[in-house]
Amino acid sequence: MPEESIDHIDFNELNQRATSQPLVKHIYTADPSAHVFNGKIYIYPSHDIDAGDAFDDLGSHFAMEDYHVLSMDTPLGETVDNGLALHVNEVPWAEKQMWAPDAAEKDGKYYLYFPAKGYDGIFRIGVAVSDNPAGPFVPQPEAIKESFSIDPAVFKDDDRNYYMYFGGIWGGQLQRWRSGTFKSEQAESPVAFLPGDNEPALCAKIARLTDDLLEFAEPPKDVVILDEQGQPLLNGDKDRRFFEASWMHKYNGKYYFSYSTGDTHFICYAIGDNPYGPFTYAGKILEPVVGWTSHHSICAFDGKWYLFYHDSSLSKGVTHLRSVKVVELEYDENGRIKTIEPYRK
Ligand code: FUB
Repeated sequence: MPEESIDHIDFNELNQRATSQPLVKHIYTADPSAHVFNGKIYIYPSHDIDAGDAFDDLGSHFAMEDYHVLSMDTPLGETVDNGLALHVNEVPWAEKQMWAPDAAEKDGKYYLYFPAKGYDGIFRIGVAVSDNPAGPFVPQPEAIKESFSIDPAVFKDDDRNYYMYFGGIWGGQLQRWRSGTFKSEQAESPVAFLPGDNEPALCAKIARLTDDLLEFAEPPKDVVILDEQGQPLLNGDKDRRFFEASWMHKYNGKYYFSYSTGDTHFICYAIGDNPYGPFTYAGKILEPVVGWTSHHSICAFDGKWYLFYHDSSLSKGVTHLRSVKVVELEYDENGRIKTIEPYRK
């Protein structure tokens, strides 16, 4: 739901209709990446703050500085804030804007993946390591080589290969890498270098990770989303095309790539036969929430599936002060996800 349309909202009434409530209220949290490690749910969110930066279409108002890991024994249980896990001041290459993170586990070590802007104004993706899923995490001195843009999501396949999905347009800078090198001109325009409306939309990226999970094992490739005719979604198809916030999960042997449509505020998904795709558009997972952004993760616990998401209802609609929530997610008999309404009608 865009910020300009919130003036008329009665937030008390909206909260009564909300499908779920914020998991924590003492800090603002967003972009939840949920995983089950050692039988417990760990949520890796952004830690929203009001740093006083003005709202713009490049997301300068998202000026986050650190990460806190949340954990819970069950999806409906108490949520624990495990305190500071990583601060931007500890990351030698990063200057600001610690945006949506994710995490992975391998052989008892935990890896926190995070995007941040370097001192050159370019978003890259870093990794930090810990023996504890809740951190604190020790960052690698450099960003992942050949990484760019935002919103890493790391998926462990059943064959123990790990893949990173990433990318985001507008403030996430994906369009500025279209030619293979970073375009520094027209830096103030969020839409410069995007394809025309009748051209294929920009794609999220995927790269398999090296065995130590610290680097890309291959050059990133496009995550292509096809329409029902088998054609790539077009840039003008704003209700369905990829904008940011990739996630991957596997259900009944199929690969479900899900993402945010950004300026149209949906969480959508597409289904494929392998981690690289192509994926065929399959529908909406989540209708628009209060706040400009929508971001999610999907995770199974004890035989049920859950959607972790965020909205700005606790801050009464402030775009960059969001709260993480969780709701059960259901499939129909054909493996289609039932669309979730964040507020009952
Ligand atoms: O939290 C900052 C940015 O907002 C994320 O990286 C995007 O996915 C959007 O949620």
